[in-house]
Amino acid sequence: MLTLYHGGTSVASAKVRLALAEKGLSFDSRLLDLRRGDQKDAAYLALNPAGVVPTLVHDGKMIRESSIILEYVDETWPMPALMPAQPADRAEMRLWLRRVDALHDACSTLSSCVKLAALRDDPAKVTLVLAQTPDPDKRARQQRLIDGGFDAPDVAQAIASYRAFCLAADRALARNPFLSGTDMGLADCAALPYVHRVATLGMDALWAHLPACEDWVARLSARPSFNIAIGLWQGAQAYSPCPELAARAFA
Ligand SMILES: N[C@@H](CCC(=O)N[C@@H](CS)C(=O)NCC(=O)O)C(=O)O
Repeated sequence: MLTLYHGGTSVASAKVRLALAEKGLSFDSRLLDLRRGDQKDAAYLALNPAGVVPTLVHDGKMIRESSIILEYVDETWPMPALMPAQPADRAEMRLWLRRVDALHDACSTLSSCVKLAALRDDPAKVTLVLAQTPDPDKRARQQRLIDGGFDAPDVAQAIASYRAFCLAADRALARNPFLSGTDMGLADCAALPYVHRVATLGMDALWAHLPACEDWVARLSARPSFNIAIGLWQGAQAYSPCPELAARAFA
């Protein structure tokens, strides 16, 4: 029995859904509304004390942290393999998982900036969002995004992180069709949702001059797993192009 607690537009959840889709595995879906704060409910905190998605429950075993879940999925259902066969390639794959984890804050910054901009004229809702953010670092970042909007230093820093990530991806993809080798793997499942998020925000200029990266985005978006794991889950909270961010994405 496989149950996934996840969020429709959550990038960390989409990583796991992609790996499950590539393996043809279905799961019992427990969809949380992150904007409503379902992830902070006591019942969910008992599964995932950090109050974040995703959490995978497999035969009563609770697996947390999306990159760890990816490896768990591949070790538990080895075919088709999403980890490269050679140890050196596996090391490269794990490096990509770390790079993607390190990109998470940049992705959150850009996404939060858009959400907070939409609430700018509703101070009561802004207060509520801050009150629902217990982590002091995250709350301080949200305050900077409220104060500075798209000109907050966090936004420029997030875009710089994405630029570095896309450049590293382009270099890897100029050598191999997928991030950690010749086959679609966990590194690709991890990275695609983060790249898709900024594409949705209209920021594809970030890789317009990086042909291998651009080709990878097009190839992965055309795979059946993309729609199964990402497209079908976007729903009413889907992001849309943001002209302020799109303008800042040009080099
Ligand atoms: N490192 C964690 C990050 C999980 C995470 O931050 N998930 C976001 C959605 S992408 C979340 O649950 N946010 C809700 C919140 O922080 O309250 C992982 O990769 O599993």
